[in-house]
Amino acid sequence: MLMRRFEARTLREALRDVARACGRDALIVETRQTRNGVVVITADATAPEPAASEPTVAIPRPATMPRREFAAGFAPLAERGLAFGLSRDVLAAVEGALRDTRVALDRAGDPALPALATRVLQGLVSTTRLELPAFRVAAIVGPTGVGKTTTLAKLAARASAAGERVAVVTIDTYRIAAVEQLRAFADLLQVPFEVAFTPADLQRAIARCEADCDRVLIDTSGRSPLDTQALQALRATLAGASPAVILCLPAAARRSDALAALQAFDALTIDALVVTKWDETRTPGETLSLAIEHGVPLSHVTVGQEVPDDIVVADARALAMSTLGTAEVLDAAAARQGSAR
Ligand SMILES: Nc1nc2c(ncn2[C@@H]2O[C@H](COP(=O)(O)OP(=O)(O)O)[C@@H](O)[C@H]2O)c(=O)[nH]1
Ligand SMILES: [Mg+2]
Repeated sequence: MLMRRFEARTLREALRDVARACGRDALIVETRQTRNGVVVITADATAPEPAASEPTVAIPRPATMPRREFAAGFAPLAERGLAFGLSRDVLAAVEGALRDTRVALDRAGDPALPALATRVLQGLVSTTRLELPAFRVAAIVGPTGVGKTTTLAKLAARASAAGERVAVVTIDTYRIAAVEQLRAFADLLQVPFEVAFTPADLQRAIARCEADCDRVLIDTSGRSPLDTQALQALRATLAGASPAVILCLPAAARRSDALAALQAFDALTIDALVVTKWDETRTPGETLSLAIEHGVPLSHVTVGQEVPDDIVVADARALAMSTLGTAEVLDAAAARQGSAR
């Protein structure tokens, strides 16, 4: 691996030199302050070429998967939920709760069923509003590329628009492009921006920001859920600052990968979940189901790349209606009640 050393008066100048010499995706492995300025060490992260021919592996498939049947009355809703990615466990919990009501589950067509099922599912979705002071200092964490920085920018913009004084701190100094990406957002939003390289830096940066701001949002480097050492390092960096932790998970993640991420990042104690990239999949119910099954409160759902527009506050009723496909039925029922009044 080729290592290079860059020295400059300020970090900004050093990063500019790095970008010129190595491109914006340069890997920064070390940054330190010297008497004359800053030293940045980069590594050439060119990945080795994949082997020319991968061995082919025959994957055995089970002929039939064991299936748990839903009651005839609930089956059409369950099918819609499954198509949307809701898990069988979550749907079974909804069905179980419906058994305690007077709704007819064993025959199709009970008009009360969509509204009741929606209410039950709504009750299973836990949400949080990232309220102050609990989320006064909050770190956005998650695997690489899930939309952490974009989400942070959207949250900062929303908080600013609501009249809060917001500051942004990044400890994602792993890649030069990451620092510059957040600096650009912070400039755009006209909010204070700090870069922290060490846990002590982070605490100082937060202390400076807290003096003048209502909310401090911390951006972090993406960490593979399988990299326990990197997760421990992240935990150690954040420990002194004790921020609230907001996990970003993509709606399109495979259930097993999302579960691994949820479990790995829970070492930091997750206070809120943002489901990102809802617009990139037809089965966002998988990540939603995980949140329900593990009791993680949802704060937002992001629905595109645009900052600040493409983010919505997680609304349990809206999520329940869209995952069970009952939105139209319930809207029509509400309209009928409205016209009858
Ligand atoms: N389609 C879509 N793309 C998103 C969303 N959020 C972020 N992205 C894109 O995902 C990519 C990675 O985002 P970034 O915030 O840098 O991820 P990070 O590495 O976790 O900080 C960028 O191209 C973003 O524009 C979203 O809700 N929908
Ligand atoms: Mg980022």
